[in-house]
Amino acid sequence: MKAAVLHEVNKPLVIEDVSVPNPGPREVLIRTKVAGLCHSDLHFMEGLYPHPLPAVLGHESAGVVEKVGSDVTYVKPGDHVVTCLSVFCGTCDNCTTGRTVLCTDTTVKMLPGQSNRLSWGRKEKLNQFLNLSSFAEQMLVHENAIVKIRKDMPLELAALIGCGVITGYGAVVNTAKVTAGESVVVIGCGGVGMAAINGAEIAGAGRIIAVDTNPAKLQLATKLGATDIVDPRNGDVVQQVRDLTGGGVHHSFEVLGRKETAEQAFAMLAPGGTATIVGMIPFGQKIELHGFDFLRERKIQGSSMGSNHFRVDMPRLIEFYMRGKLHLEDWISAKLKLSEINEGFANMKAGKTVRSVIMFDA
Ligand code: PAD
Ligand code: ZN
Repeated sequence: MKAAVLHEVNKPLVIEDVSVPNPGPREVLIRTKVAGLCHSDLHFMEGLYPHPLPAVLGHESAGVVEKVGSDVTYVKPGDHVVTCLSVFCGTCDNCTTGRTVLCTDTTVKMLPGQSNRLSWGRKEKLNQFLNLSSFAEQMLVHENAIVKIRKDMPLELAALIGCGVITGYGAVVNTAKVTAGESVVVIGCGGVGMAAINGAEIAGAGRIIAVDTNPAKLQLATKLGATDIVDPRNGDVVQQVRDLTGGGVHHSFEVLGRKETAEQAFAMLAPGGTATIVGMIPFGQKIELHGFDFLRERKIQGSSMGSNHFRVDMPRLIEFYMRGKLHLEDWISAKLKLSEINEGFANMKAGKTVRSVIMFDA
């Protein structure tokens, strides 16, 4: 089968012939139908985050089950599934207390370089990425890395839920637990930020302020639920948000992964407000906060994959889509072939796209 391999950072992905073994007892072999391009993949391609290379990237996907291991009862061949990198064991302390995204069992949630699920007829090891590696025609994954979905859900829209949508929506609903009427700011309206805006609308937030440097993104944000828009090119973002809200917001979400915007997210909070950092700030970089702000009970927290319980959350997101509340069609800016993947990442880097998806049957 074909897969897009990252050999070296800051070099294009190369399409290679790759194979996967038969599923082990708790593994599932999936025919990949759609894979979304997420900015997290780009962070690794640019070396802002370390990963053993060569590797097959990709972690936002949907497909059809081809084969299951001897102990798998959850799915059968033909089932439609969405993948999630938040693979869980179900038995560690974090899983049993409901925080499955923080699963600590490394025999299930394997560390980078640990799994042996990809081979390519060379001596050098080919690494699986985040226990998934979606930029490949087939994926071999643990059964707890997938959720079964209804078959009338279009797979290109389902794939988006696998990372971008669950991350943005979950940051609002699960991590920050935004309640009706509260004010929300989302800094960075790409695939993940748009899901935070749509999630805030579903949660019944009051003011929803979208911040982005791209006017086209701000326009789409308004369609998805933003009540106000802020363009950083029109002046200090923190001051613009303070002026709009009469002093600050209840919840801010940084969905970009930069030091300056993480600091802005904290500085724009009303007393008692909470900043949630979703973006991946380059590995090793520190952020600076004004210590006095903690005296007024301002808080800052991280959010991993929207603190999801994906076996419950993803089918619910599909129901929201079916009821017209989650506007997944608006996310897709381009449908690409696997061979066009580098073009997709170039467009992401230029800030042109919300989401590009690889259609494996195209
Ligand atoms: P994206 O590239 O689609 O979107 C980034 C957006 O930011 C674009 O719309 C840009 O126009 C906009 N932008 C650029 N500069 C500014 C600025 N100065 N102020 C405001 N907006 C600006 O990225 P994405 O949505 O795929 O991912 C966003 C981040 O979320 C990225 O860091 C990614 O790694 C991270 C992420 N985190 C998790 C998690 O579990 N925490 C999961 C998935 C993605
Ligand atoms: Zn992602």
